[in-house]
Amino acid sequence: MNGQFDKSTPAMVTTKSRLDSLLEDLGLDQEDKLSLSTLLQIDDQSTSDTPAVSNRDLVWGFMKKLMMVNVTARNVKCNASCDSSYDMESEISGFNLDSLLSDSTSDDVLNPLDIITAVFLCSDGFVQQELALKMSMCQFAVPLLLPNIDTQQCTLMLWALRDIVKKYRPQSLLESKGFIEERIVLAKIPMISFVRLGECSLSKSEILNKLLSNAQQYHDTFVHHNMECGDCPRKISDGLVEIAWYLPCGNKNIDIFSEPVTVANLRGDIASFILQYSFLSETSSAIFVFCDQLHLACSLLTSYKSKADIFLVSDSQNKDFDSEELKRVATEFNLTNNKIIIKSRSMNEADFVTKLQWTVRSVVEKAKVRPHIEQMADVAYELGIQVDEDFPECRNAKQNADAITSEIHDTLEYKETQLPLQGKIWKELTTLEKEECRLRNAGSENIENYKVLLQEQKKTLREKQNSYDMSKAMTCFINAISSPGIERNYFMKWMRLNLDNMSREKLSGLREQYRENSKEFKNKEVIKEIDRQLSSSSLGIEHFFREMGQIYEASVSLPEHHRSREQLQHLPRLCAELLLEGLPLELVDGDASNIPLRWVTDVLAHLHQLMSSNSKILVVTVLGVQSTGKSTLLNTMFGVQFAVSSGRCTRGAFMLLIRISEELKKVFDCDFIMIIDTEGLKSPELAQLDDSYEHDNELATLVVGLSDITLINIAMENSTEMKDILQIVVHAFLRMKEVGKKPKCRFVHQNVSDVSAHEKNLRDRKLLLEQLNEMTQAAAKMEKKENNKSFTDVMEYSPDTGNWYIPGLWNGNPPMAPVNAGYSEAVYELKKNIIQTLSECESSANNILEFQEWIRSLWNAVKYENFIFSFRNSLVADAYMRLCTEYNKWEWNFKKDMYAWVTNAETIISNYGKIVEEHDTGSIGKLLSNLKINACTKLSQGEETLLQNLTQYFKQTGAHVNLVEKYKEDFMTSAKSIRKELEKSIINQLTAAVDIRQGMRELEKIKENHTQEIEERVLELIEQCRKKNVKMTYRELDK
Ligand SMILES: Nc1nc2c(ncn2[C@@H]2O[C@H](COP(=O)(O)OP(=O)(O)O)[C@@H](O)[C@H]2O)c(=O)[nH]1
Ligand SMILES: [Mg+2]
Repeated sequence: MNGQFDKSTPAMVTTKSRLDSLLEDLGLDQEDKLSLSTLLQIDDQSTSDTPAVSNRDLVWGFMKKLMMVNVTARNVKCNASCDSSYDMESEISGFNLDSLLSDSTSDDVLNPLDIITAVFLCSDGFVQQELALKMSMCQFAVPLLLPNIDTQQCTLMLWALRDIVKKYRPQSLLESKGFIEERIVLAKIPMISFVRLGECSLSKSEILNKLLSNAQQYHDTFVHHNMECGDCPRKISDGLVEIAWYLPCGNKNIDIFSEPVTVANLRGDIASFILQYSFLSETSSAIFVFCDQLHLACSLLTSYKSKADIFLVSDSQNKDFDSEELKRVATEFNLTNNKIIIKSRSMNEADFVTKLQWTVRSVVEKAKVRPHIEQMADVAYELGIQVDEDFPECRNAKQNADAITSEIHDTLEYKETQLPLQGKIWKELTTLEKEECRLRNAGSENIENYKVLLQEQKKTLREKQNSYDMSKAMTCFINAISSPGIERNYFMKWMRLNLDNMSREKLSGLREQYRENSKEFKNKEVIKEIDRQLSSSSLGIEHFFREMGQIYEASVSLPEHHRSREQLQHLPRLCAELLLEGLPLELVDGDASNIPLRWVTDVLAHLHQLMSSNSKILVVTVLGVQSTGKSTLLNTMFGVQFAVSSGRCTRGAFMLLIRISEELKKVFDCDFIMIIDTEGLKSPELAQLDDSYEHDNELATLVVGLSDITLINIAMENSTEMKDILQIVVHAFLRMKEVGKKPKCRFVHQNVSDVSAHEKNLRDRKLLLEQLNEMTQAAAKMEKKENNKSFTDVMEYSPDTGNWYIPGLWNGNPPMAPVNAGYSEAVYELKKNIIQTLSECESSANNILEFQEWIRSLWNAVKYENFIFSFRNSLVADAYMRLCTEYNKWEWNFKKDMYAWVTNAETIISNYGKIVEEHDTGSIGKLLSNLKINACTKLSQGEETLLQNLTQYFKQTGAHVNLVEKYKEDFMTSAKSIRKELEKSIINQLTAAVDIRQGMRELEKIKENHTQEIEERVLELIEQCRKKNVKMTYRELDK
């Protein structure tokens, strides 16, 4: 910013024009226009609150506040100029009439409109769009015709307004609860213009503000006389035409107009701005001319014929009012009473505004001419008014973008034919990649063989990807983003606009349905179907980049010097350049739930090359349930443009770079801040539908792992949902600790507006910490890292500084509600905290090459994670544990029974032949086969009981069995394998017992034989002796 502002213009022209000298004073330059990357970069002013002392500071303060959608942005005042009147001297010098009555407004003070005009004059098209978008969020009027007092020219700000999209509900859709969502430059809304002729005692802008505000809530849409600095003379903004919209919300009691209305306001006297007046009279349905000196009206009406209806507005109380004159004008120009609005003496301001509203309403009802702003460009050309889009780069870019998008008729079919690599093939590849790590379905296959098989399948898929010729759309796309300079930025924007317009029609309805249905959670099938349609009909610029990534990845699998491979080598560099220019690049493809690792890492490698320094980065991430304002938070905080939408769009994570200014680089020891926006985690019910637990877990682990600070967005009253998210996050943090990273986190509680929130929620914070501790313990147990006892063991977190409360986004009732000033301020405070924390971050700031390596290893870790990982939350884990406990019981019973039986059988075997005679029982072999048959019967019975128990368990309704349904098959298989195991071991045991028994029997037989033999011998000996009748010596007997 400073670099931009400090540039002093060389003093070669001696007489500077009024405009130039003002711009110089403001530190702006028409030639060297302000760009987004300068505007968004983080410098020492981004978070400093030193009051403005110069006009340069004012301009910077205005833009800084506006980028954070702060409704107080236009309240600009230099402290230097207002403090002077309150100095100590006057306080003690007693009464001084001169000083009391003196005009303290010096010549130096700036009118807010001058600042707005100057900023628009000196910004490039992209900054203009951003400013206009933020202004319209604040419900400020935005410039339609921008004057240049030097050239006396003005410019139609068509491009600048192109980003604005509005949503409203006209009367006709009241019943159906439908709504209209339109890009405002393409919306056919009747325009009513308000102009001033000569002097006018009525404050036109203030009256307009009242006209557009409902009774409960006045809002300054237009800058007016009674605002801070609103009374300072305008230096360069006369001739400015601003517009604002009134959009109904569909509630009769609130809506001032039941149909949308555009209100245009010309600054200055029309007598000096005939060009603007002619434009308005060609494009408006009616023009309200505020005028005190009615004779002037005569000359106007005679010299300029207007297509629009003219209404005269005057104040009968003003000194120039002349009723005779009025009569004359009325008769001469056939003005009926309804065309003349006089604020009479008896009328107070409220009555007068009501009368005006009534008149406007009747005009709107009859309005036939409803050109949209894009069509107004034709009028501008005829009148010689410039249009801000009318230069070659923008036109070429539009042509290129139109050439691509005009081919899109059916989104699904288009994606299949023009972007074929990312569809089914990429999903199959993902499955294979994960299977290669997890080996869930390896079965009995040899692991090495199985892996080879998977690799071959992968190779085939890559070959299939390579077999496609590059589609026409992708060729055009890549050509267009290869175009030099500003043209490709315009191209990207046109693409975004075109694609957005195309899908809006279809998506906004679907999103609404999705939200309705998911709120009540009535019909799972319906939600599933809507979800499917949403994802198939969404087509954004990210799909083109995704395809580019796949084309590149596929080409890398070709041999080194293959021609197509060499032709595609430049793609990562192209993408890196765009990343530097602020493109949000898809990191995780949410549809396939995978990272195109080679692509992402190569892009980062090129990024490193592009930056001359050592390219260190710090990473900020946001996590939370979908549609809870995460993207809105980041956009407000950093002025970036992540897709803001309700319902689901693309799932996944996008990364974006923000520059750090030269001076701050040293403090931060870092060149860029990377911001990662995730597309929300699902609520438990919704996650159940499409089994996205695993996906959410993977996403959370990855982004937490990548970030230096994680913002955890909590925007719901529903604490179970919150717990659910926390559970995922805690698991993710725990895993990070294992790899030696202890990230920081901030809990962001949205929609909490009470000033005492921080105090009051002391107990809640304690409770939160307790819950977090509990979860940490549970998670630690599950992950077998039980030395983690409390949340702070895994995270840097303090309940006092780790919790931020942010009030609701809108102040009032959309669509007419401006952004709540409290929202913007709270986000600013959080931003300061984050930047402070980042600057203190000891250099975990990876340089990009390390970061790239870190992504790779994290993602691999995620891919290798198995079982425990697929638990999304405590609920599932709990249900699973319960099932396990039950199952173990059954299994134990089964085993116990079998052990008892085996012991019994063993006894029978060991007793074999002891009690009964052999011939009674038959051979031992027969006994064995009998026992085996018995064992099988017994085993089958046991298995049957186990399976029955399981089936029974899954039939019950409590215990969240539906959450573990998918594990049923695993348990069934486990039951079967237990039976097999038991069978094997029982048969072994029986056989062994029989073997032993048989051995024993042999032994017994031998022993028996021996005894018999000895006995026989002894007897024989005795007999012999007896026969010999010889007295034998003992020695002989011993023998
Ligand atoms: N009423 C209200 N709406 C909000 C708030 N924050 C965001 N929104 C709206 O909620 C919608 C979804 O916001 P988005 O940032 O896309 O949510 P994300 O899905 O979490 O990124 C947008 O239309 C926002 O305007 C808030 O605090 N209050
Ligand atoms: Mg989002």
